[in-house]
Amino acid sequence: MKRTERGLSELYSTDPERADALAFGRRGPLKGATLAAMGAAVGASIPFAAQMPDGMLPAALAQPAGNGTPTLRMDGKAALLLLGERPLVAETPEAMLDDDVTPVDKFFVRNNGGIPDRFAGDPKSWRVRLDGEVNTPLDLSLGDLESRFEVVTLRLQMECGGNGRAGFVPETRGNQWGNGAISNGEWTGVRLRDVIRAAGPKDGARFTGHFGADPHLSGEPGRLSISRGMPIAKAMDDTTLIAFRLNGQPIPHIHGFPARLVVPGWPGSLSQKWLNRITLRATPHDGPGMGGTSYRMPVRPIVPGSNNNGADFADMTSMPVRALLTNVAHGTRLPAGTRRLDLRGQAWAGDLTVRDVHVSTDFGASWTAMQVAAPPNKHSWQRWTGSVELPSDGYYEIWTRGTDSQGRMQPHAAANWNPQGYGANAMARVAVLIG
Ligand SMILES: Nc1nc2c(c(=O)[nH]1)N[C@H]1C(S)=C(S)[C@@H](COP(=O)(O)O)O[C@H]1N2
Ligand SMILES: [Mo]
Repeated sequence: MKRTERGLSELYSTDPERADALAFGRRGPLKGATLAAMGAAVGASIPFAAQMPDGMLPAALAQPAGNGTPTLRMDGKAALLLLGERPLVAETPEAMLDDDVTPVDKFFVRNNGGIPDRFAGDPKSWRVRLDGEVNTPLDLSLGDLESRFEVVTLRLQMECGGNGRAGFVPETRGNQWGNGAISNGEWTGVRLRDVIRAAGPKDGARFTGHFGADPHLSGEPGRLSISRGMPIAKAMDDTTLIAFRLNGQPIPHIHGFPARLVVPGWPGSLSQKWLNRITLRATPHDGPGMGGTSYRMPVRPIVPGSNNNGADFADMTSMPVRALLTNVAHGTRLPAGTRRLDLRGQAWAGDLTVRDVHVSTDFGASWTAMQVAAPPNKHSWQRWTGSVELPSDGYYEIWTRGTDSQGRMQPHAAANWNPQGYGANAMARVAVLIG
């Protein structure tokens, strides 16, 4: 028996909760029956123990956001994992992401500031300005936008730039997201491109800046909570929308009612909620959330845990590939004798598509290809399906690894460490116990 297994089984047989807290203090430990069952299995009946990498702790004991995390209680929202109350931040458990179109109650929530008062007027009278490097600044109501421009409906991913952050070692600043800061809603709105063209962009219009109505947490009037911007090419992409409906209904208040940007495939922070102004600029935008280490990644790897002011970093653009298993929850116990598991999930790769999803049940020694469906439209996530065979009862981990259309795979562990913890896309691990 391997040293790591014996150590773990001893640790967990004496005092599993304490052992788990010692090993994973900052990460919600598994609790109660799940921990007991998984803890008992570890070291006792791991059919593929020989393949288990040395020093790797079982996923059952290392869930980033799990049973120890409090639950969001909010009208219109499912029992999301509450990561923070001020600002309000909540993550969707992976097993709640099984729908092709994410229902609004299962959308993750990310705020940087306060939540503005709900716009009391007719939503069609909400105004959005477009100014800066344009020949004709526009000040349009949602009614104007809807009547002057083509209205489109698309399934679009929105993923927080910090999704997967809990995987970084050492821990970074920011909300400790597992893999659930992702949604794929059906958004209705107008193309930002069409609105920009109507304003007549000047030659110098190279970047955008975005503004919303949410107050800063300090309460200081006029102070912005977040105001990011992007290169004009992304603004002109035909799936970048000023949206006013989500899944056929007005956008829920917490998700930006009455209007928001949807910038699919890039960090969610570009998708300004409660949108009231876009400015076009000759230089990159300089609002809160721009520059330094904000939504910026090292171009050359830096020493994990080191100080860095981000001067040499590059702004994040497309999000990296990720595949999630959504029909088997982490910590699931299945009846003895289960020998075959039907699996399915979602996969996406920012501006790219997902070419392959592979699953391993033997700690990465062998991989089984799943079927990956084409996206219904550009920037939607993709459904994958398949099945795996299991040789006996015991403890298994289902590892899920996506490969993007350029051949890049998810790494085993979060890579390219950076001070604010962006771009982590380690492959997902789900623990199951059979028998
Ligand atoms: N006005 C405004 N827009 C915002 C934010 C915010 O704090 N204020 N947060 C951004 C971030 S960081 C993300 S990941 C997404 C989250 O959108 P959601 O809460 O609808 O899921 O909104 C973005 N848009
Ligand atoms: Mo975000």
